[in-house]
Parts: sequence; C-alpha cells; structure tokens
Amino acid sequence: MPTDSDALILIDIQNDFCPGGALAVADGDAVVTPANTLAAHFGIVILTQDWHPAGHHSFASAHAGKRPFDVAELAYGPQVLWPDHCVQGTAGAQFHAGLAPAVDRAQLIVRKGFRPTIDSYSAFFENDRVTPTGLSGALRDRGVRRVFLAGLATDYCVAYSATDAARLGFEALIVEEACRAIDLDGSLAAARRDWMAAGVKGATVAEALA
Ligand code: VGL
Ligand code: ZN
Repeated sequence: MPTDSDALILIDIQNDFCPGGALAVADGDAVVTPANTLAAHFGIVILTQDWHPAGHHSFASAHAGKRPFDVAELAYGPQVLWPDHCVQGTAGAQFHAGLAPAVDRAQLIVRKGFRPTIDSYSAFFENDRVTPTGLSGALRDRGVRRVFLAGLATDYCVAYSATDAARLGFEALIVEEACRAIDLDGSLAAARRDWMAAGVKGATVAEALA
C-alpha cells in the first residue's frame, strides 16, 4: 500500500491529449481508468495541467513557415513545435471528464507552460531546465521520498518529470500501463533510455498498490 512518503503524480490527462483533442495521443483516454484506480489508494495525489497562453512559443502557429512537429531553435535550445493545444480556459485544457474521481482527490494541481516563451514538459522545471515549478519543494515539505508517475505523454511530459524526479533525489517509478506515448521519430525509445540512465524504475498498477 502507498505510504505517507509516497506520492502519485498524474501528468496532463487533459482533453487535448485524448482522442479528438488538438494533440491527441493514440488511445490517450485509456489512462483514465487506471489513473483513477491509483488515485483512490494514494494519500498524496498531485496532477499536472499543461496550461499555455494563446500564441505560446511552443506552437507551430507562432513561427512563420513552421508546421506542427517541426523543430525550432528557441532561446534555450531545440524545441518541437506542436499544434495549438491546452490553451488556458479552453475545453481542450480541461482534465478528461472521466478523471473527476482523481481530480477530487488531488492535493495540488501544478500548472506548467504558462510562460509565453518557454515550454514545460517536466512537472519540476521549464524546458530551459532551470526555472522551477515549485513541485520539488511541495513534495519535500510533505515528506515525500518516492513518486509514481502516470499519464500523458509517456515520451514527453511523463519521461521528463520522472527523470527530473530521480535527479532531484526522489525514487521515481513510471506506471507505463497508465501512460500512452506520442512516439515521434523514435522519441519513446530515446525517452526510455534517458529515464533508465537516470535510475527511473517501472511499476505495474498492481505493484504500485501492493
Ligand atoms: C506534452 C507536448 C506538448 C505532454 C505537452 O504532456 O507530453 N507534450 N505539451
Ligand atoms: Zn504543451
């Protein structure tokens, strides 16, 4: 059973990442049921919400001549350009309606990607890799030592969050059966290499609840 030093972090389970959404992840809504199952058994449940202003720099539409999934050089390095998604206040930015049980259990909702010129994949840092979201302090203040991560997308926001958690000294486990990937040009395999190198482990839903 999860203890007081365990937290569940549910990443970006929002309409725009689910089928029919602006940046739909194949089968993305399949994570909703296992996410709710996990949330029911963790005392500390934290959600992240991708939360971009209109015209955000990670949107291809903000760069003349660029198309979604092109890569641009931004001030902090290469950045994949996405379709407009998770714009603040839109239906696409809302959590999937089926996630309501987990949303009700959440102690904290971390919004990210709201600075107009910096994207944010990780729940801990903006993509400049130095601007913190505050989540690390929130976890430490609660006495958390181990985090289980699930949600969307495996190879971007889940992978970055888990890798940062491990680097920050938390034990980090990805519950892959409660994740789905974008898998752009081998991004899932690359993300898996990175998170394994950082010491991130995997767990099934059953193992997370055991
Ligand atoms: C995400 C791309 C852009 C994610 C967010 O949640 O994985 N991916 N914004
Ligand atoms: Zn985004």
